[in-house]
Amino acid sequence: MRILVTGANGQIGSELVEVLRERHGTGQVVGLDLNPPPTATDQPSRAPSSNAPFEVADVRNREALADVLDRHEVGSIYHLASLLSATGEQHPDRAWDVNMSGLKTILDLARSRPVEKVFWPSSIAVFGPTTPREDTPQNTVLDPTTMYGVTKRSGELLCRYYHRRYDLDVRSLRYPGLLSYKTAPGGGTTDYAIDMLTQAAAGRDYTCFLKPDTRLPMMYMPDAIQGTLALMDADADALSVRDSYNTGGLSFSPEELAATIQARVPSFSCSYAPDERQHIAENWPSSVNDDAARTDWGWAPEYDLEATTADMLDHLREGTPEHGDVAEGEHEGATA
Ligand code: NAD
Ligand code: AKB
Repeated sequence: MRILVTGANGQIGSELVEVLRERHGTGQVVGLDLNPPPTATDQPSRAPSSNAPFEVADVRNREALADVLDRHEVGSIYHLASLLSATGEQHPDRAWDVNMSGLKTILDLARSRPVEKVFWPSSIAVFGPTTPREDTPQNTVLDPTTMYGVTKRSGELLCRYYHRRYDLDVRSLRYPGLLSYKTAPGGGTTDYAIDMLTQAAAGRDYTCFLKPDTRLPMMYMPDAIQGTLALMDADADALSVRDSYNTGGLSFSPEELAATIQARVPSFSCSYAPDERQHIAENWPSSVNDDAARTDWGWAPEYDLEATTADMLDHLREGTPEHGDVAEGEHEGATA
């Protein structure tokens, strides 16, 4: 049985596919996205090998998805395709459609086939202005203000419903903002941190679209991938949360990230010009409590802010040529 990853060209999908292919073999992991994967000519280090299965399809297309699941004999699914918070506010109808219809299609197809497990990521966007901001509990007020957050909370409830009603083994994490250097992020509010590190690594200053003291939960991509795989490997009986697990890692503000960068790049300077994304960010928590994930399936992130900054700067300086080369709007998450 093969593994299907939707949103395979995205910030997370591109790295998750790589790790899953190392674990299970290239031919065992099918990537799916609206667009074909990068080619060896376009982006040599991101291009999958020629025998890597890949399907170009829209996750809202039930017939196409059913055909992919049957043809590849899919046994587990990582359903990542989505619009993110900032893009979702620009295109709320499309965000609802892609995020909700896509998820419902996947869950419906999975429950009527021999699919063992489905992973679907939620987000800190499920929280809102009346949620406790510090050490946000697993079970608390969920009052999202963005269409993205509305789709994430609705999606969490849908996943839990399918688990209870149809015994579908759906598992989920509430990711915070993810930092990575391999593939450009796709239209989120937390993207400022990657932008700042990218500019600093290139010897440039940065103007941040959030206020200096806007503290948000964040995580380095290796921890996010490791956590995702640990959750999927866990014994089903150990999982007490079937909407979505809080997962904490880092918590920092733009000014704290800038100071951490400056310790390594003394010439770096950051200025601030908050835009509409500030309003999204200030309704999200600054840190989350992830005791349930730690207890149930051993969540244990490794990277602190120092280690993340050092590793990101090293890799960005090495000049991963694809980073930043993704023109704005190149992948769907960024354009919608
Ligand atoms: P991304 O925007 O980088 O990638 C999303 C991918 O989905 C893109 O390649 C896009 O082309 C594809 N896509 C969009 N609409 C599609 C459709 N209709 N059919 C098929 N493919 C489509 O996103 P990401 O950062 O990799 O996020 C992946 C998942 O993780 C999303 O569900 C997102 O909400 C969640 N998440 C991400 C973060 C983060 O910081 N990156 C944080 C919390 C949650
Ligand atoms: C975004 O900013 O939209 C994402 C997220 C936290 O879900 N990075």
